[in-house]
Amino acid sequence: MPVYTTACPRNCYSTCGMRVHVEDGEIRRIEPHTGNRATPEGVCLKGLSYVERVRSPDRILEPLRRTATGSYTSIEWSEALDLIATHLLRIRAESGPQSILYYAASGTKGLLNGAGAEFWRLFGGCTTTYGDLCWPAGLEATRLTLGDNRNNAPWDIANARLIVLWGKNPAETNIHQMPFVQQAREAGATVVVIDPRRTETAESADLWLRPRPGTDGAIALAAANEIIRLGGVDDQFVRDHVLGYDEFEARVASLSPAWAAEIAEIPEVQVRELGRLLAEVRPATISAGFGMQRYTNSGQTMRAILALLAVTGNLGRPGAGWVYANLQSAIFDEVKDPLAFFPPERPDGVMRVSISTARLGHDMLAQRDPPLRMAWVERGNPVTQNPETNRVLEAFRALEFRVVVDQFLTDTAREADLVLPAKSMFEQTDVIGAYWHPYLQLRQKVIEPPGAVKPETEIYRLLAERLGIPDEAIANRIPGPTDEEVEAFLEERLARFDGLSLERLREGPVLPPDHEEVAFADLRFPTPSGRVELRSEEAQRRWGIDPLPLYHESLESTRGEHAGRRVGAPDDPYPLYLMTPNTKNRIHSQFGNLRMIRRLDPAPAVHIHPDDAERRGIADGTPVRVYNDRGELRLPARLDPGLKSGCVSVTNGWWISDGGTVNFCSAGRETDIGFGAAFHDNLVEVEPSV
Ligand SMILES: Nc1nc2c(c(=O)[nH]1)N[C@H]1C(S)=C(S)[C@@H](COP(=O)(O)OP(=O)(O)OC[C@H]3O[C@@H](n4cnc5c(=O)[nH]c(N)nc54)[C@H](O)[C@@H]3O)O[C@H]1N2
Ligand SMILES: Nc1nc2c(c(=O)[nH]1)N[C@H]1C(S)=C(S)[C@@H](COP(=O)(O)OP(=O)(O)OC[C@H]3O[C@@H](n4cnc5c(=O)[nH]c(N)nc54)[C@H](O)[C@@H]3O)O[C@H]1N2
Ligand code: SF4
Ligand SMILES: [Mo]
Repeated sequence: MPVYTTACPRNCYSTCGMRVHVEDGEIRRIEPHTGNRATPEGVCLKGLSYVERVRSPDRILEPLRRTATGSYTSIEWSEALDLIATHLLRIRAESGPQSILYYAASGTKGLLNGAGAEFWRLFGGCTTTYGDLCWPAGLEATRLTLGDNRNNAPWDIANARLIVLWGKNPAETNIHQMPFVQQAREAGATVVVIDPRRTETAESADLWLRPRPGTDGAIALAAANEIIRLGGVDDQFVRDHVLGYDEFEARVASLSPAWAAEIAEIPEVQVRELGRLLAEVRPATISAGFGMQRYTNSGQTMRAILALLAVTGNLGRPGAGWVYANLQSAIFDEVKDPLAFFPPERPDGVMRVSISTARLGHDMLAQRDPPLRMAWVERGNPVTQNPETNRVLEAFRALEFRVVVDQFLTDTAREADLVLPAKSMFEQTDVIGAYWHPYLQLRQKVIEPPGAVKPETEIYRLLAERLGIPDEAIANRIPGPTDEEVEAFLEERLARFDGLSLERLREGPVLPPDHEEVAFADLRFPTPSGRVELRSEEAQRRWGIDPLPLYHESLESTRGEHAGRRVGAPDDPYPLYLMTPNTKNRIHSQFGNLRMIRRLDPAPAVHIHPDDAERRGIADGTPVRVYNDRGELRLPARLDPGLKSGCVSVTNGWWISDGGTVNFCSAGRETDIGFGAAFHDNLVEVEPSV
């Protein structure tokens, strides 16, 4: 039975290497690839479910056109492409190319994803999005502080004596990190978890802090105050490698553990204990999650947490440092430089990057000159995953023509006039990086696409021909049509780097050129000053924030201003934080439709603390309404004493057809820095539904 090396391209920390056994054109078995030192245990349940996913009866295998009654009917590719070309040419002639939105998100990783942008450039431009739903506030906070998003190799956390899993739940979202954390613990390390929810990760912590959402910045600044009081500052490191320490020390002098404890609504002794551990135990690694940086104060929160590593000298050494986004494998694209996301107008004047991902619905509706008339969506499910679902739906419904490329009839695909079938990870070869481990991996083609499925590269080529774009122009930009031509394109990109080739990647994962197992080991930080910047002029210039980290309430908090509404008062209509974390058995809106996954997690529920439930006459299983001014969800309640009182929680990624997406309630707002989506600033009320 032929066995192929490949890797899981989902937007997931682990990006597992795997070996796939194929017989008679079918995937029979999936095994770990031991060449990936970060994921030797192999794939998770989602990975195993690929066997079902690829052959799912729900998979879209041919182009589908919506009929007058709202159902879908299969059509030939030639008809589908003609239809799209007609709309593209007419709308471009009447209103210009910017009246068409190209929206692509994180459904799969791959170098060939760039084909979309190439096509739209050849078309003469389009409107596209800036910012990102996932991680930008933290990326930018890291870049401003350390100069680059580079972390120690995943296995290095085993060398830490103190590990702080801050707003991260690796037991569900990064399962391969847990064995390394366990190794550290067996060698005597202390593990701290900071999370408003008692997660599977928190279960095994030595110390668990359960803050009010969005208040981690206060905890970090007060922990710094305690470190200083206990004499835990690494004076030599600070003198040689840190910019702005004296001002930072003055800033935190009055920010006591008691102050933070009151804000975060946790015991003061826990803030002191966190400070003491950081003052006394070295080396320390802080592994910060992405969930925590989707508030309107998150950039400053992340800078405050980074400062703890700077003042204790926990950088550039084994077992020490910052684990957030290790972009060492991002050698091909601009993602390594977060600035690449930023300029709203590209200087080439062709791509007009004018719409905020965080405010997608609002900005689509608001666009003038020209207004949007058509949208193309691929690798994304914005109806369930972007903030403010009702606005997003309104915006898509206001368009004349919508194309969605996907493997399944998602909530977004159901809004489309035309749905094009998307390849799976096993049906086209591509090269992928990762954001936790450093490896480059080959995602190999191991089976033929089923039915009439075509990879995006081929779809774009066929469309470009119909638009009269000359062959030579297409050939240089969009690889294909044959597998050999796609591979030649990848080979050419790889050959720009020493030691990289398809042949090597076929054997297994490869470390990128200049890989640093210990990031910043030379203690040179590529910031403007060459030091770790506690004080960042750039932060102030670019984002208008205080050059030093500081704490302020997030916009929509129980103690803040909520869209002009008085909150925290007894008449406050929305007193509960709606948390919307990730979950073990889905990647956002993917996998939940598979039988194997449904058996484990059949339907959404809202977790609520028993005290909050009792006050509202809610028992375990009571059908409830979760709502605010933006929308509502109806689902059963699940009593959860592990959740902080004042918070309720529904995992994100459920489809509307499953019972409702959490983003009906979230707001389309940006984070303080980085153009992220601050959809965790989200207050709701819950009541029994009648
Ligand atoms: N309220 C709330 N909302 C959230 C979050 C949250 O925490 N709370 N998390 C946010 C985060 S971190 C993220 S990353 C986003 C994720 O949101 P999205 O980026 O939209 O990602 P997914 O839901 O994983 O996948 C989108 C679609 O890609 C399709 N797809 C997969 N492979 C391919 C392919 O090869 N080609 C094409 N054309 N399509 C493909 C899948 O079938 C799926 O329908 O959600 C965000 N939304
Ligand atoms: N199984 C699985 N794995 C995944 C994904 C998935 O959907 N499923 N998605 C992948 C992607 S795209 C991403 S972005 C990552 C994200 O994975 P993580 O980085 O782990 O982030 P989240 O699950 O969003 O949030 C982690 C924890 O932060 C807590 N949290 C929320 N707000 C706060 C706060 O204000 N303070 C503190 N201290 N904690 C808070 C939540 O309760 C949650 O338990 O996971 C990746 N891995
Ligand atoms: S979803 Fe994540 S953990 Fe599961 S196989 Fe893919 S990369 Fe690995
Ligand atoms: Mo994400």
